[in-house]
Amino acid sequence: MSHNAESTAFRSALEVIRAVEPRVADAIGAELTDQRESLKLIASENYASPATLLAMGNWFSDKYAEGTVGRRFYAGCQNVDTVEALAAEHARELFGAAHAYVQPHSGIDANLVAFWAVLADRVESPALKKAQVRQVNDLTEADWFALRRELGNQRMLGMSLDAGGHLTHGFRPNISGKMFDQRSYGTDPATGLIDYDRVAEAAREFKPLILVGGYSAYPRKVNFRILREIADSVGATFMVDMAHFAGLVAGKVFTGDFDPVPHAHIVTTTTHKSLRGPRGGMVLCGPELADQVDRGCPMVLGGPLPHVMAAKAVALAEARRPDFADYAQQIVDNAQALADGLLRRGATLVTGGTDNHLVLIDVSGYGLTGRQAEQALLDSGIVTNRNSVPQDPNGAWYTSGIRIGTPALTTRGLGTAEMDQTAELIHTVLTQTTAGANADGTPSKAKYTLDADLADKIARQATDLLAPHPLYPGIDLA
Ligand code: DSN
Repeated sequence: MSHNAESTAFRSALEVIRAVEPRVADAIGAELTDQRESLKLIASENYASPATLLAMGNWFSDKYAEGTVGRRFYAGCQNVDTVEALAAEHARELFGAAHAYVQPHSGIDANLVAFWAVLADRVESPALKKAQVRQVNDLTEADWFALRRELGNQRMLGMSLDAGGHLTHGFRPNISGKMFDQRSYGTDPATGLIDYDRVAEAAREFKPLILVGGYSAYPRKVNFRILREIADSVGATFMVDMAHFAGLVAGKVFTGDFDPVPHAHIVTTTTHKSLRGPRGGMVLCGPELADQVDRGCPMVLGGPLPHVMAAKAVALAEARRPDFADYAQQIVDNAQALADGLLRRGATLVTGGTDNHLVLIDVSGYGLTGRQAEQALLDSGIVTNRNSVPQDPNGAWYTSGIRIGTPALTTRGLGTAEMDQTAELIHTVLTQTTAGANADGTPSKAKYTLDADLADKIARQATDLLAPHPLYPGIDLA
């Protein structure tokens, strides 16, 4: 692909947008500048390829296509069928899954589709059976009451949010925490690691219908073989949300016990994190759950987003290329170099390091809350996000942690030496930031002091670090 073609494509697109609403064109251009100039360490973000981005910006967006490939509720879906079938085929091949459902718009959608597929498959409900065979109009009011009673209060066991689980795994403010009778497993307070014996004990006591594996802030591999054995021992369906590490599975960095696909009954993911595709979700499963999963629309979803499915097909094709495996390995090498660099300089890391794409710094050692650290780093051109640490005394708003991840910087081409320099920049900012006080003299969890000249200096150093690795080198908007 010539650089010229990419520049022409994006410049022309902006010109067309500018003619209608110049402020949108300006914001799109400004976003590229911001992303180019900042050291992006948000563990859940990445940079999709120009081909993936362009696949989303077109008239596929105009099409309704409820249903599945070859069986739509709208006419004229032959081209949507093509891209949906391609995306599903690439997903099946890439992950070695029997079935792939590529319609979910996001991770929460994918998880809801999976939850409902499992409920429909597992819960003994005569009323639901009637509804499933499309005799919905024959159901009486008593049937509907029975259906809600039978499907409600089913049990889910997932990783707790503060141990690194995701809010859709049963966090009370999320719908998953309301529709399920939910319990959590945490991590060992001494090591920060999942204690599989404790998970087994919790499963034995609670007898969940669904055991959920996966995380958004746990910096270690998870042994999915053991979790499947635990699920089997209590008759639970084992679901894994691999949103964060799907790229490491695709790139064959996580194999054997650490690849969820052969071990889980059902796997969900987003497509835009380490997998580096468009924003969206996906569900993988075996033949037993395929029919239920394909009912995602109308159960949970409305019309699929054909433009995003087209982009999923492009990104998944990219992930099947051999160089994606190099990329995935480099993500982990970089995360380990970043962790080592921070540890050598005295930082405290949850679990003492990493073996995936993310590192969780416990910033209480610097006398800061996560919120203070996040803002001080942002002032210095380093984009991260605050995150709870296990048993966090500062809760989910202020937090005591900073989560950093390497998928985005690895896409730009930064390597382990630059990760050590990044560790130096982060450590300098955190050691030079001091927690502030409220007007009444009490310690503030939000206010902080960082010398503005130092923040500017770090931001310049961050830009220098990025300079040899331009973001979207083929795109010149000038
Ligand atoms: N918001 C994503 C993350 O940062 O982990 C997951 O929903």
